[in-house]
Amino acid sequence: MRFIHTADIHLGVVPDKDKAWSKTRAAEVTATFDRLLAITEERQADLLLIAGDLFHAPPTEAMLKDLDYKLSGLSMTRTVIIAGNHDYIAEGSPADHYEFQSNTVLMPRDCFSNAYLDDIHTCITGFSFGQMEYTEDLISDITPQVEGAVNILLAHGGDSTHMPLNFRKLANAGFDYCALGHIHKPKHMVKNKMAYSGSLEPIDCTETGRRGFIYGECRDGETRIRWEPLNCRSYINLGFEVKPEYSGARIVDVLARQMEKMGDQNIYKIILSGHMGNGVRPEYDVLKQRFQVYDVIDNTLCEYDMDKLLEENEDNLLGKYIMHFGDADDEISRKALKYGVEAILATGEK
Ligand SMILES: [Mn+2]
Repeated sequence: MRFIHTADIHLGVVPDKDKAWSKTRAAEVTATFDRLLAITEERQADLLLIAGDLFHAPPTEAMLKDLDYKLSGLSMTRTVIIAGNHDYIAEGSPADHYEFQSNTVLMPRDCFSNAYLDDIHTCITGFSFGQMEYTEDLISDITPQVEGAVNILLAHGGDSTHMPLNFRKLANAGFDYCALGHIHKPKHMVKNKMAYSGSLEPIDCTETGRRGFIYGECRDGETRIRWEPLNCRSYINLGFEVKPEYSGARIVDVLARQMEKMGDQNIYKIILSGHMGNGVRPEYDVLKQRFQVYDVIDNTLCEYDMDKLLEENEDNLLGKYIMHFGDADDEISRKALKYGVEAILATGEK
């Protein structure tokens, strides 16, 4: 029995709302899900397991129809879905009564259900969220439901407000595989036994690194899984240490070459450290026009020796200005101090 395990696709999400690439990203989230369906069909997998948060918000009837249509393109794969905290099934909502035409089971809300597939002798046990939060663990006591069959658990959550889980207990419950969702970063909890597939695409700039899905096989009582990357873009934190002798143009040029090398489709957060020469102002706009730059965080220190400047200027405007910042070490204070000192020195008046 071969299966594909995915979760947290967040169809309908609009990532990075204030950025130029936002709409493109929204379309890519859907496109990557479509690519996963194409892979599922190509490999003729027996099962497609979706462990919650397929949708970013509870789906409308039209969204379920679209999904149903797409899943009907799978010629031999059965799809089993649970709802997560984002797409929880409220009583009377479209997902609560939708009837799939495709070979799909959306597990009912707020209870355990089994989907037993005779021909592949597999039982999938799952729980759909019926509300946004659960602070109680309703899952970890569950055990395999069909003796002698391949038993798979489909669960969403694992943190204190979204169904806390006792992973150790679950791992020892006897399931052939526990397919988990909710944590967007892929994570193997117990080798070949329990894993978070992670999301298919990163949804915001904190989600650095690659994303993908799990391909697995249960055969002769043994489960083997492997994670495969699929996302089309990644968020990357690009660190760069600035030296005081670097010109602004050089800094811009080095960063551009770095981003080219690491992939110009990716979304970058540039984090500068080191010392920036006095008066140097790199033109980040040039970079922002060519690349997806989420933010430039300037943690550089200025070239001036502040202690010495303060000592020499204790009684004048410059000294008073420096003193005003005390030991403040946040980014805004550092910038204000640096630009202010430069400006005061430039006036020639102390
Ligand atoms: Mn979730």
